[in-house]
Amino acid sequence: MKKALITGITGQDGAYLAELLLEKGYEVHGIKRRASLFNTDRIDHLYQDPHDTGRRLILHYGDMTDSTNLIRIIQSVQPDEIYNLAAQSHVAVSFETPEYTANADAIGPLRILEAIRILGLEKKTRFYQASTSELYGLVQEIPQKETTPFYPRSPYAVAKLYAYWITVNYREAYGIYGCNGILFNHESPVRGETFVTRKITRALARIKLGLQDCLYLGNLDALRDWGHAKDYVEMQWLLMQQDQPEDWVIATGQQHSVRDFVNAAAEELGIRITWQGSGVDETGTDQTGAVIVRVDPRYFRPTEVETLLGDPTKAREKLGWTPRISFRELVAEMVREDLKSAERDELVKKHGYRAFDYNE
Ligand code: NDP
Ligand code: GDR
Repeated sequence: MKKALITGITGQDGAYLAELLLEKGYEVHGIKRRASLFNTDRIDHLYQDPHDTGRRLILHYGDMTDSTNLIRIIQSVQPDEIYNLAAQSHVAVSFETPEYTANADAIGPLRILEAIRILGLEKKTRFYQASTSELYGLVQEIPQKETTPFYPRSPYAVAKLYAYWITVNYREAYGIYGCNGILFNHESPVRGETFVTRKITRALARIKLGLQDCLYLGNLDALRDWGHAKDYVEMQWLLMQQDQPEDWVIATGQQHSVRDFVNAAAEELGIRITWQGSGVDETGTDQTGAVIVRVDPRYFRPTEVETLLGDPTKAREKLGWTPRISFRELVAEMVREDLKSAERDELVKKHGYRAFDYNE
């Protein structure tokens, strides 16, 4: 039985990847951080009681900033594959916590690669680095492919640039199977609530049910190449099964603006949008009943990535990969799931309890 170790197993991709690897018959080990509350919501459906013999999902406490912990876990698991998905993954937050972001996102992967060397696992353990389209930042070429020069535009992207190159370097220097998946934005119903897609689907569903007044966003004109996380984790696995380690762009090749995403979600919900509308009443709709979306400069970034569009030709031609889930299907699924949870909150509110209304 192959063993995989996933850092960031409690995140969006970690959850989808753990599910996929369990289906494929792997023994899956995951690293989770200690938190003051349970933080395993996304993988609770995969949970196996630690007292079950023969369980194939095993969680370890750990942190990307603690070398001793990473070495010990890798030594005891002896994984065939390590998927390094753990990161402080929010671009805007990286401007607030640049040093921590560098520690977790840049030095973290170095710690894992060094652990592989220290433990003499260079020939056994393959390493996947969650690289990102944010590396292209201020884009030098449209669309972006594996050979497009990088120009990172945030502490997050600069940290990920180090991680990208240290993976390449350890591959060349020590013969480690290390590969980078340069993944463009990918979303799902379990996307973190403060990324723009999920913020939109969650807010519009809540506005429709009267649980929230209006939606505040930052740059409405930003263009992204949005795919579905389920499609993209399949690629993470596939990239680790090749004869030679390489670096790959994973993207849909289609671009939409934040504004397009709002409109698509509104259509799914059967509501109309008015942008920064005048004549607002207390319910957050204008006189015609359209939902107000306002721009709040607090969501602007000190340096923005205006446009990203991937060219996944290499993955398509060499691996036969094309994403299965379309943009409209992605939006529809996210809206459907957020509407269900808004309905649950509505019920809670109806019975006199305060429904969770954090709105960042
Ligand atoms: P999430 O933010 O959903 O998940 C990040 C995971 O990393 C969580 O499990 C989080 O734990 C964990 N984590 C954060 N900091 C640490 C730390 N110091 N030590 C240990 N674990 C830590 O991200 P995604 O699932 O969306 O993304 C997965 C990876 O892919 C990330 O590295 C991201 O940067 C990268 N990426 C994502 C893209 C996307 O569009 N989703 C595109 C390209 C790259 P906790 O649950 O406790 O917070
Ligand atoms: P991104 O994702 O920065 O591309 O990073 P995010 O959804 O945060 O932003 C996308 C674009 O939308 C604009 N935007 C807003 N963003 C947020 N979060 N909140 C808002 O209110 C808002 N209004 C407009 C942003 O300015 C930006 O242009 C994601 C993360 O998953 C990274 O970890 C990953 O590496 C990249 O995708 C690829």
